[in-house]
Amino acid sequence: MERTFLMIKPDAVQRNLVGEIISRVERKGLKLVAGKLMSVPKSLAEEHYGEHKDKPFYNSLIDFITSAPVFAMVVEAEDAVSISRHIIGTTNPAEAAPGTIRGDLGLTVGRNIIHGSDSVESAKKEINLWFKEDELADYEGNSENWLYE
Ligand code: IDP
Ligand code: MG
Repeated sequence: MERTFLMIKPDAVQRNLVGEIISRVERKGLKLVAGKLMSVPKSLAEEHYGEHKDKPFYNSLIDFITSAPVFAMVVEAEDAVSISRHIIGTTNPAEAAPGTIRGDLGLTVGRNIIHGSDSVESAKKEINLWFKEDELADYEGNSENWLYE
């Protein structure tokens, strides 16, 4: 089993899409391991988006992520990282496929609804950055036999 980090961004929280998005994640079969609504300290936003420090959109991205609460989550599944990225859709919602979270719910790259870790390595890093060990629930899902052969 693999874990990944998802973060419903301030635009989606403000547009009351948290339930819609969690519902999509659950229906896909991803198991919820942790979740919390939180305001993001600037230092956390900067560390999370450190790889984009030199990009022209960096400052507005940090302003955006710290502008209103986010809903942070950890989910688990076989291939959780790539499956999550698949249901999230490509970075620009204007080009993301219909049926994906960004493709169905967003319009522009600067307001693209949700973050998902892009590799197993960054998932580990991001889960550690956003959650304490005792916030992660270790439990057996009861539909595994019907999700996996
Ligand atoms: P990802 O979220 O699909 O992994 P990244 O390229 O890692 O996309 O970019 C991180 C975030 O930075 C995006 O989700 C989006 O919020 C923001 N971003 C990326 N490119 C642009 C841009 O060209 N303009 C404004 N914001 C951008
Ligand atoms: Mg990324």
